[in-house]
Amino acid sequence: MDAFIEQAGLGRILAKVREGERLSLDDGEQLYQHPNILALGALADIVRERKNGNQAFFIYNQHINYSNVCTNLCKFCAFGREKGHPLAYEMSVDDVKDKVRQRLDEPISEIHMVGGIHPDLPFSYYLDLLRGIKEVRPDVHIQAFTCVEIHHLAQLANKPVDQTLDDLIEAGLGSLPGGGAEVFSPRIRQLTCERKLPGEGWLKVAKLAHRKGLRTNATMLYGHIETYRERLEHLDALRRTQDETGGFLAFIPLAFHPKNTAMAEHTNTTGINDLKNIAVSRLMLDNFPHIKAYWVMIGPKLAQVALAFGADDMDGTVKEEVITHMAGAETEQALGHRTLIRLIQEAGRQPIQRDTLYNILATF
Ligand code: V47
Repeated sequence: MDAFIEQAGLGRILAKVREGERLSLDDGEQLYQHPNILALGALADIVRERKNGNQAFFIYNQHINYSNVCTNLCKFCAFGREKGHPLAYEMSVDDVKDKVRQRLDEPISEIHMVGGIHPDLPFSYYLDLLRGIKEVRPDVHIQAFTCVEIHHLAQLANKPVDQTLDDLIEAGLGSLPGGGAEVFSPRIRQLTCERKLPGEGWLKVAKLAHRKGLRTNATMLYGHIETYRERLEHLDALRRTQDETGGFLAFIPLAFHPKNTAMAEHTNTTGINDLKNIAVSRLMLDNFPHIKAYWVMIGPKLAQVALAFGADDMDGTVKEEVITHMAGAETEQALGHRTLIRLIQEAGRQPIQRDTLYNILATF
């Protein structure tokens, strides 16, 4: 495989990867611009295998989006709605408890719960959501509220982020998902989500969470107006944060879905662009244990292929995904765990059913 990578002109970067040397942003540019996707994938696969051997992970999870009411109204988002809009919704704590109750017969180990930046729900609502879920399903791990939401909740609570996290942890919060990161570049934020918490703010919340022992994920929304350099700077900011705290578990590149958004003139990402982002993130994020191929956004078939391009995780059963489907995703709303197992096995990896913190629950 090394000869193939060298013949493709990636010998210098291969030597760095073999030595475990950190790749520079210029290396990253070369990778993004490289025309040979197979050589790029082979390079990323070296790192994937070093970190995760033959294992590929999935989780039995449930997504709940408690409300789409949002004051940020990001241009790339088809989910958020202004309060009072006919399609705006908010779930009561009982609605959320019902959603959890409806699936008590399934071996769900994680509830992934996020929502918009709601203008007037009180802090107590969010604590009650966590407590309510734990009442119905005491053993479930709640991965909830992006760094953007946590910042908002701290304002609602009128407390520092640190203390807000303490309250949320006491109510049942287990970890934070990686959403809301988008692209940290101030240029991109100005053009696509000017009201959203800036990149430094997102990273600051992640660091505070890590210092409390909360693990978190990180994402990057790619395939719209960002440059390769801006993607790489985003990855570098995450890499530097991870050097400081070690608190990130997984990185998830999110493929932009333009339908029904204020950026609907853009086209969907292509398979090559999706695979490149998986591979380049695996290579740049040398200190992240896991790279997720989120099947909801790139489709189960490409997510399966991504397992040979640097990814070691396919996310999970999900069920009732709303954010991407509002933006035109044509994937299913849920995958059965048998399908996930088959996708992973046919990719030549050992399927591992994990919990949120990557403890092994079952092997197949
Ligand atoms: O925060 C919004 C992004 C995120 C669109 O942590 C869009 O394990 C594509 O963060 N096209 C939500 N993306 C999803 C997310 C996530 C998903 C799965 C696993 C994890 C994890 C996190 O989706 C939002 C935003 O960044 N998003 N609109 C869109 N039109």
